Amino acid sequence: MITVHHLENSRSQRVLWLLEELGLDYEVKRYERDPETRLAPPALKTVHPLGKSPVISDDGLVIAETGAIIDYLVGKYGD
Ligand SMILES: N[C@@H](CCC(=O)N[C@@H](CS)C(=O)NCC(=O)O)C(=O)O
Repeated sequence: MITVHHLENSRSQRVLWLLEELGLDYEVKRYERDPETRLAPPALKTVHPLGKSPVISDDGLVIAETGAIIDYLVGKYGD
């Protein structure tokens, strides 16, 4: 199962769009920004050391960076 670590109001929305376009099953783990700093919560650093969104995990593989995620998803699941 693909998991998208999704930070509110962030570019991880692009990954959700792609997953919908590819018709894939996935789960979303939502993270909220700090209301004052607007930064991601520390919990995202437990997923990937960058602590930024988007990050996905798939079959134990954790991938950060929007471009790398898109490249991975299209390469593995695209037609
Ligand atoms: N180059 C990265 C940038 C990731 C990034 O900066 N994400 C922002 C959201 S659009 C973020 O996590 N901001 C919260 C923070 O920096 O704490 C990518 O394209 O995925």
